[in-house]
Amino acid sequence: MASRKLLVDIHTHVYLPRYASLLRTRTSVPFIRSSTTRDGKSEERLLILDHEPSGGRPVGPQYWDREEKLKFMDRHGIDVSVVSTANPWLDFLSASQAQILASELNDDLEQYCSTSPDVPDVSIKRLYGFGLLPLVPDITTASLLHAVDQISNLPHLRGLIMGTRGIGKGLDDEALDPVWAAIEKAGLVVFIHPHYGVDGKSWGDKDNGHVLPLALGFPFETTIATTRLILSGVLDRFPLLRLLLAHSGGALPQLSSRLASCIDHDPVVASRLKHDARYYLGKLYLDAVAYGPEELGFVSDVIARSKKFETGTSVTGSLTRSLGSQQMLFGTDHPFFPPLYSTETWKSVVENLEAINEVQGWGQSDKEGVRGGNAITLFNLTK
Ligand code: 5CU
Repeated sequence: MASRKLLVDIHTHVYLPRYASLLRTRTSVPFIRSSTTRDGKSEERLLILDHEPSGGRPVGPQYWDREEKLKFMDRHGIDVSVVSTANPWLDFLSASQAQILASELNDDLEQYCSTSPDVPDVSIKRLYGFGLLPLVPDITTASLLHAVDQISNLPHLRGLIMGTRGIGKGLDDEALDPVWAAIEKAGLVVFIHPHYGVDGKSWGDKDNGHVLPLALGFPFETTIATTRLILSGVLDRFPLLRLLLAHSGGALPQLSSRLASCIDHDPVVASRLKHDARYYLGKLYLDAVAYGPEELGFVSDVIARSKKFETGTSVTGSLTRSLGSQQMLFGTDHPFFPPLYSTETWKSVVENLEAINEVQGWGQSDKEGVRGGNAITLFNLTK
């Protein structure tokens, strides 16, 4: 195992070539279209969001080419990436299409990772992955369980990424219980990631580019989906589930005491859960894609505080943010958020690394944990 400390990126995406080819055949969202720029060059543009602002955005090999991922990693000193298909995954397909494509993309991602170089002097690969389930309406439970089984038998896939819609009714749908059970049993990490945002009418009429859907819509979507999952008792029924939330859990850390209070005062829900709502925050893993040291520090405080709500445990000593840091993991969101003007390193990456470095109250080993040690443990990246 590594004696030097590795930098591990757990929030980094790809549109595998097979998926990008599918997007090129489509004419409604999500799709990739070719166009000619004012200076006569041809370019491809990606349109994935509903009411996609600004005619989509330019895309190129950094979205699908593994060499580009490795070059990006080298440029930023990233040793290992745990790569996931970017949104909107298979959401727009029929059940039969989604089932076939999930299986093919899981095999493609295994190949992408297993044939990647080793980390120099360390016997692990540079690339690992999150697989996909065919989470679409009308899919059978058997198909979903088959996909969980496939992923758990592909050695370089260590988890799966999912959006917030489940099979159409969200992540609080009891129909998903057999799937949660299988995921929990297989020990796979579930990366919960947004795509739809919230009602676009909230954004008003002004052209603010992608700012409102990405800065607010994405994290609010994750906040709502995870809150519904908690309220439905999924984490009581499947206490060993390992959920990783994108964008540091959105607004959930900030709202968790309010959530607890609303539950306590609601006759429908007050006696439903086994624990105070804040306890469940301590069951979650959160990426450190928050761009500021104050936010990271705050989130780690909230995770640490959750230990107070473990029933039967009397917590002695101070609950430091150091404890909470153990459930936070570095991410880049590559290939999204490229710099507007060409630079050697990406501001979005450097800012997240600087934020980790500057959190008050995190010691050297906490920072090393967030940069990579926590990911090595969570994803068992020792082989
Ligand atoms: O910039 C974006 O649209 C995105 C996206 O779609 N997905 C993501 O993970 N990050 C940014």
